[in-house]
Amino acid sequence: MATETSPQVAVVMGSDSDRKVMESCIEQLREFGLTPAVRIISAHRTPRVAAEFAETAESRGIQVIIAAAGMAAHLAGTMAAWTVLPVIGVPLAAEPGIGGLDALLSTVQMPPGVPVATVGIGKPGARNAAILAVQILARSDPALRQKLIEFKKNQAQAVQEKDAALG
Ligand code: RP5
Repeated sequence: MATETSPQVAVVMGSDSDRKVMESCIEQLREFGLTPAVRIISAHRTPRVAAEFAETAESRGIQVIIAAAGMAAHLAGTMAAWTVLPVIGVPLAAEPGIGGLDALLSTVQMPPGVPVATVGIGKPGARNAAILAVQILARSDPALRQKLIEFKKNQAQAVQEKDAALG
């Protein structure tokens, strides 16, 4: 049952080995004042848990699911199969591996009817997944929208300061 303080965003990762990269996603969400539900769930090793989590997420107040996995990354697709919530997929570069291209293609190449909003590989994608989740929530949350405006302003200012420092 959703409450005032229920997490609106879930960050799900396929393995504990994905955790270091996904900390940047969690950190980015926290910077916007959001505390996500964080889980380690595998589409392959704990498939029943994956289905159950996705199927019940909406009733627990989750509005966006961020799902990160490496190798043959089926976690985001599995989540999307079991829910009508928007699912953002983060492809990760597992070790040893082929740099995340495997996970990128596994995550992005969904069949028509089951979309996964796929971001870039690794840490940059993890941060963008958080920002994209905030953008989705901000459509019905004016305070969050204001934070996004500030975020963009600060980001632009940081670039302009570096530009000005070149002389
Ligand atoms: C994927 O396989 C996980 O998301 C992880 O990126 C990769 C390797 O998992 P471990 O063998 O490190 O647990 O399912």
